[in-house]
Amino acid sequence: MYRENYIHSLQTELIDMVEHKLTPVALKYKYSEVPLESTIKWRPVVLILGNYSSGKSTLINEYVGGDIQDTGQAPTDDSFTVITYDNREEGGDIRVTEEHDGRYLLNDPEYPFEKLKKYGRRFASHFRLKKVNSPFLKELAIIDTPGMLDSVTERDRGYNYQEVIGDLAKIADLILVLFDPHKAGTVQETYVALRETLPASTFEERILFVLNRIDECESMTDLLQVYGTLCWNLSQMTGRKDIPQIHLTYSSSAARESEKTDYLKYLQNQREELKHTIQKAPDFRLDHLATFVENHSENLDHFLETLLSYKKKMLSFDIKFGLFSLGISLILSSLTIFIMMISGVLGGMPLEALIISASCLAGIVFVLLQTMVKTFFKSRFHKKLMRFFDQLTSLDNQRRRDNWDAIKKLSREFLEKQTWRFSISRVKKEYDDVHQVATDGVREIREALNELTEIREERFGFSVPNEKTDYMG
Ligand SMILES: Nc1nc2c(ncn2[C@@H]2O[C@H](COP(=O)(O)OP(=O)(O)O)[C@@H](O)[C@H]2O)c(=O)[nH]1
Ligand SMILES: [Mg+2]
Repeated sequence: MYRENYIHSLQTELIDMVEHKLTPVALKYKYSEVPLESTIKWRPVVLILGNYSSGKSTLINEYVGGDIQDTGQAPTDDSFTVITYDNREEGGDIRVTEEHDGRYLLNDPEYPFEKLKKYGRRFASHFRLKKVNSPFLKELAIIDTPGMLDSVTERDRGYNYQEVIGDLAKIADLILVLFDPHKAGTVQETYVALRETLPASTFEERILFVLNRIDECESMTDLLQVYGTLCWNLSQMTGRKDIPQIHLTYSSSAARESEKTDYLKYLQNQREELKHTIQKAPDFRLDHLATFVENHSENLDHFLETLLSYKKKMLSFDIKFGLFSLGISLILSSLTIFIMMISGVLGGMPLEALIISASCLAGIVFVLLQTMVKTFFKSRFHKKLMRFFDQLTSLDNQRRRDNWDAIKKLSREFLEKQTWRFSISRVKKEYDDVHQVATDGVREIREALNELTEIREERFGFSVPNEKTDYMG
C-alpha cells in the first residue's frame, strides 16, 4: 500500500508542477493550445493498435472478462472506443454500464481528449466512451481502435487517421501493436504514425509488439516461421538490426485448440506475462509523466532562452548605438560651432550662449539618431538575427538539437511578430521558473523514481520473485 500511496503522491506532485509552472508559459506563447496537464491528468491509458481483425477487440473482451466490443472477421468496427472503469456495479456480470458519444468525450474536461476536437465532426462520430464494471480496469483505461485499412479507404474516413493515432499515442502510457499470423508485417502506417509523433526517447519504452492469434499456426514450426517473418518486417520498418521483444498471445475464447496446437501449452506463461505487463500501466504512467515533464520543460526552457538571447543581443545593440549617437552628436555639434566661430558667423557671442547652442545642437542630433536612424538600423539588425537564427542558441549536443527542432518555428514566429518589443524582465522571470523545473525538478523526479524501485527491492529482495503480488499488494 505504501508503494501505491507513493505513486499517487508523486503523480499529484508532477501534475501540479506542470499545471503551475509549465502550462501558464505554454499557453501564453502558444506552445500548446490546451493546458499541458489536460492530456496526462487522467488515468493510465493503454492504446491498442493493429490491422483490422488482428484480434484487438477479442483480446480486450478477454481481458475485461465480458462481451464489451463487437468482433468479427470483416472490418466490424470503425470507431475509437475508450473503455474505462465503473465501480458502481462491481460484482455483477461484466457489462457496459454507461455509454457516451464523442461529443461528450471531447468536451468533458475530466477526460484528456480535448485536443482531439480539432479532427472535427466526422471523428467525433467515430469516438465513444464505454464504462465497464470490470476489475481489470480498476487502474487503467483501454482504447480500442479501428484497424488500419488500405490507403484508398483511408481517405474516406473524413479525418486524419494517422494524426489521431499520433495524438492518442501521446496520451497513452502503453501502446500495443498487434499482428496476426496472416498479416505479420503490414503495419507500416501505424509504425510511421508512431515514429513521427512520439519523442524518440519514449518510443521504445512505451510500445509492445504483439503477435496475436498464435493458435492459428499449424504447428510450432509454422509459428517460428511467422515469428521470423515478423522479426524481418519489423527490422525493415525500424531500420535496426536488434529486434524489439515480440510478445505472443491468443484469445482462448476464439482459439481453435486441437492436437495440432499442442505447442500452445508452452506459451501460456507468455500470455500471462503480457497481461501482467498491461496491468502495470500505472508504473508506465509514472515514467511517462517524468518524461513528459522533462521534454516539455526542456523545450520551454530552450524557447525562453532563445528569447532572452535575442533580447540581450538587441540590448547590446542599443548600448552600442547609444554610445555611437552620443559620440557623433558631440563631434558634429562641436565641429559646427567651431567652424561658425572661425568663419566669424557668430560675431561676438558670449561663451555661455555658445555652450548652450552647442548642447542644443548635440541634443537634436542625438535624438534624431536615436529615433529614426536607430529604427532603421535596428530593423536591419533584427533581420540579420532572423537570417542566422540558429546562432541565437548553442546546439552542442543532440538533446539540445532535438529541443531546438521542437521550438525553433515557435520562437521564430514569436520574434518575427513581436520583434524586440517584449519585456526582458518578464521573460527572465518565466525562464527562471521553467529552468528550475527543467533542472532541479527533473532531477528530483528521477530520484523519486529510483526510490520507488528501491521500495520494491527492499520488500522483495533484489530478485523480485513475484512481481504480481508486488503490484497487487
Ligand atoms: N483463432 C483465433 N481467432 C481469433 C483470435 N482473436 C480474434 N480472433 C477472431 O478474429 C476475428 C477478428 O477479431 P476482432 O477482435 O474483431 O479483431 P479486430 O478487428 O482487431 O478488433 C474474429 O472473428 C475473432 O473471433 C485468436 O486469438 N485466435
Ligand atoms: Mg475491433
